[in-house]
Amino acid sequence: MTTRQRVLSGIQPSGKLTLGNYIGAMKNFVALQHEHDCFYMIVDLHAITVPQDPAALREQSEAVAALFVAAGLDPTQASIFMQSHVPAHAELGWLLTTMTYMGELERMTQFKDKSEGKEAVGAGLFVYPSLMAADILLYRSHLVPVGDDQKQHLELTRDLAGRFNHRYGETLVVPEPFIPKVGARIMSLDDASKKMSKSSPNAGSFITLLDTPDEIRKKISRAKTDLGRDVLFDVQNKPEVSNLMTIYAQCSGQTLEQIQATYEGQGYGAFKKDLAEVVVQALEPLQSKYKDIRASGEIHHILREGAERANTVAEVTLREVKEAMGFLPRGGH
Ligand code: ATP
Ligand code: LTN
Repeated sequence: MTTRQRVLSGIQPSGKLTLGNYIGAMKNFVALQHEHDCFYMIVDLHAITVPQDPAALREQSEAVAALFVAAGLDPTQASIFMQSHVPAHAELGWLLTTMTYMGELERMTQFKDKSEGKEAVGAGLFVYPSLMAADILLYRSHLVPVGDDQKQHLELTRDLAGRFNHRYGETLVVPEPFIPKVGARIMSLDDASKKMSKSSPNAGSFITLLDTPDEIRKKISRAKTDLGRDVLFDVQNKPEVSNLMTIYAQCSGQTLEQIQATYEGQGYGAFKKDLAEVVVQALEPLQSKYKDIRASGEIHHILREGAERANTVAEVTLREVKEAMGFLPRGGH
């Protein structure tokens, strides 16, 4: 029997969730929910670090929450909530921002990628990692299921927890990332040197969990392939095909070796055709459950209950953090 641990993770409502989000993060959210004490949130305060249209933000927030449930999260097992429904996130985020060094934030590759070539970059994008550290540390989380791209943010979170404990006494838990062995970095369909991202301007570069079967077929048939025609897993020399094989493996449950053997001598055409059907089939149950959840309106109730449970835990940590730092307690004599 494993010891029960606290788990926390978040996904931004910055667009429709992609296969990358599902394979890299959500599959593990679901896998961990029965053995651990899990908190999964929709990080709307993070999403606004780049401009968001209010109506789109509202719709995407509800859509992501419904997708959490459609993907297999059980709201009686895991707490599902909106980050902005728990005020302690913003408050601890500020406290940790004051303890984060400029140099640490300047080194973050996500900041460099997202600010590159932009004229006006909001300060929120820069301090994004301090808020993420607050998300994790508020719940005294042991495990944080994320994709590979979040490793650097997790490292900073660990450093901040250590720094806090060193300065103010043991208060926070130093968390560990929980990253899948296969599928931690699903790449763009148009360029295997970039990760698949829901906020990419090219919709052909990603597959969303809500794409129709025809959209999926079209995107996969247009996905970039490498020179040659053999379906081989070789990330160095065949990055595009290797990425498609990873998606195939994750959606079908087959191993890379099995896939390689099946398509030996058949070329990319047959492989891509089957891959499209594998993805369509994998998403079908999720999509039909999604429709039911949205129609039922039950998501509001789920989010309310989730926020209640989250607030209870977060408020205790915030109080202890503030006390350790020397803030006067409210109502003190
Ligand atoms: P955006 O493109 O708006 O920055 P995103 O698609 O990168 O967003 P996030 O909401 O920032 O997604 O990430 C949610 C989770 O999904 C994180 O744990 C992240 O590591 C994981 N993830 C995102 N993209 C991928 C990917 N291509 N492969 C594997 N995991 C991914
Ligand atoms: N930074 C993450 C989203 C995120 C997160 C978190 C993940 C915000 N807060 C807390 C895990 C734990 C991203 O960009 N993918």
